[in-house]
Amino acid sequence: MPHEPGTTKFQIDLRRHLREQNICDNLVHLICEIAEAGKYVINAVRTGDLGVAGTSNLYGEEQLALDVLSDRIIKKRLIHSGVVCSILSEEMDEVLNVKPEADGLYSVGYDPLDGSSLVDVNLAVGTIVSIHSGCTLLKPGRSQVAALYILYGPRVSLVYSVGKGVHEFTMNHLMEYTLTRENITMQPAGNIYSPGGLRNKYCEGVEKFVRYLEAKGAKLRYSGGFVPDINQILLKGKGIFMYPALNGSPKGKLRLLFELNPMAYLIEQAGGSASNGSIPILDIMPDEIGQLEPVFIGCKDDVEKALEFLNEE
Ligand code: AHM
Ligand code: MG
Repeated sequence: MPHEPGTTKFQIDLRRHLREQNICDNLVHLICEIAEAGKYVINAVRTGDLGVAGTSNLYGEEQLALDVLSDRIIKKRLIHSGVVCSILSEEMDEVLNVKPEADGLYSVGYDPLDGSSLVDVNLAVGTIVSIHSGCTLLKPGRSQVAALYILYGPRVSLVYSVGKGVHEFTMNHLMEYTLTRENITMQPAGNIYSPGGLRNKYCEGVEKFVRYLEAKGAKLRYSGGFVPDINQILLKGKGIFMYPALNGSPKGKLRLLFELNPMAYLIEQAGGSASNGSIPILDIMPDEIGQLEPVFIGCKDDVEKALEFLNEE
């Protein structure tokens, strides 16, 4: 049942809101466990070691101590939740099978601390989570049963969807997540653009699209953190984020399973869209766990316009 705007002052908490979605108890429990893990991750972000871990991930990127710690915090919570059978994160080389397949279990793909290299300059970062029912993670994003992110900024917020709208919760002084915005919706078009990657490596179609955005007076809003950049577009209800194919990186930079799929699910739930330039992100059948895809995500008409420029090429 939708809550009246005024009722948020009674602090509807995440668990109560999830229970009202008529989803199974295991999924309520799982999302609450991830939200709890976020409290330890923000503590690590605020006070933890900013150095390198001395290891690298599947993508050959140097792991920071904070990446490793955040991954450990979330993984442990997922394993002990009792409702998860497979786990995969940006910091893991392979899927971790936690339990034998059984009814009512979930698989979780996550990026524990996206944008971690921004912590040392005190910019916002986040955790991104994709949830499927059953134990297979190599499935199109369309089959996700839930997606969420936790944004660690000046405030901590959690945005989730279980396929029944997109809702934002903000952490209060007692570290409880309380409802701040319900049923977030996006306008058909907006005037914010958030372009990732190096412009001198864009193909001609993307370059023309950026010139079109500049000419129409769209505002450049790019922090280098996928979670805060998407959060801005989603909560303002307008704009487009892209991390296109680059000269030398034909699949861009962002990972399908734990970055793009959950964000595409949330944005579509809010009335927006997400494409890799050819097909909707959520319809891509992944071939491998570390798959990268280019992305254009945000207001429907803006994504459509980007595709027009790409197709003209
Ligand atoms: P990460 O998962 O290693 O932190 O990388 C993902 C981040 C995103 O938050 C952001 O959109 C993108 O990388 C920016 O990358 P770059 O600055 O390298 O273009
Ligand atoms: Mg990431």
